[in-house]
Amino acid sequence: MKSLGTLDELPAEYLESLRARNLVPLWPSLRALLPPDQPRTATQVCRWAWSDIRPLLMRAGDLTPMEKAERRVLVLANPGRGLEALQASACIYLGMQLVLPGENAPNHKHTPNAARFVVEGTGGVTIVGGESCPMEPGDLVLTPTWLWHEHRHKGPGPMIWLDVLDVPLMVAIDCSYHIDGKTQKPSRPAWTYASGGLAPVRDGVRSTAEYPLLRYPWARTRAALGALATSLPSREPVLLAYINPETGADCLNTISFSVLMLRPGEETMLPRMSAARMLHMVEGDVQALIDDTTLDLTQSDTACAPGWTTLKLQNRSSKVPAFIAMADESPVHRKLGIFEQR
Ligand code: GTQ
Repeated sequence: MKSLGTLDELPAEYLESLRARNLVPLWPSLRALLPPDQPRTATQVCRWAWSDIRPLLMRAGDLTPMEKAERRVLVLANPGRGLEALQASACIYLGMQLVLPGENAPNHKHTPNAARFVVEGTGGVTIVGGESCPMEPGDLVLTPTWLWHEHRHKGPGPMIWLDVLDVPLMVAIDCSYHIDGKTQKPSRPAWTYASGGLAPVRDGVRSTAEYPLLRYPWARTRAALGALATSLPSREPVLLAYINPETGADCLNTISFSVLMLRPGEETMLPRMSAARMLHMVEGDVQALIDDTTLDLTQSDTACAPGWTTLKLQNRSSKVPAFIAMADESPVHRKLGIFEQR
């Protein structure tokens, strides 16, 4: 590849007259802007241990009342992107949120899409567009763009969940903002999707809601993974995608959610792709090899595999399965026509 002219080859007086007019020569920066073969990713391989997060989050509960926080969250920030940027990757934000018994996180809506994997607690609900979504460990609950949402907790212990949002994407395109709302009147789901391949019909029609399913209960997801495992050849990965049950599309517009079951002792290689991927341990003990970094992951740990990295996962138990929830940026890449697997 040809080497290009550098800044220091140009007269200082010329550079100064460019700068004074908000002009910049491209060629000294061209290779950094458009590197050869594949992008340079600022996102780093990273792990956030539950055993570190939990005590620090509980301290936030002592230090900061809900009225002073609105959302009591510790952000899982990727050091490669700068901690202040509050980014796990280019498009994904991760945060661990705490709601204590009796607390409410007030109603609002915003441009970013959000989803939560419940980590701990029972008796909490997120009310999304008026629909009351109970929160049990392992559940995935969606709060898509512009749907009103608030969190309430009447149960005994703390409620803790992992928030996954596309905030960095919204910030990058100057579109991140929120609107406060009034407390919603909660209702039960109007449509119930209890089984794959079966869609409810009411008055002769199917749901026309943009987001027909907001809650994916863990008990059902786990049972579906177990059933899939018994029907697949033993070498084939047991992987389910969280989808919109009416359209088959990714459950959110910008982030794809899926869950992988590793049989006892199983090792698998996920396809190398352009999009960054977050891993969150629902159950079990796994060793992740991301390029040449080895991470031991145990229940409720979270990790980031940047785009273009190779990813090998191994169940460290020879007795019980492991379950890994995943969130990745592939819908953004696909919509932009830049998604790659190689
Ligand atoms: O629960 O609505 O982690 O608005 C960041 C922003 C959670 C939420 C976050 C939010 C929320």
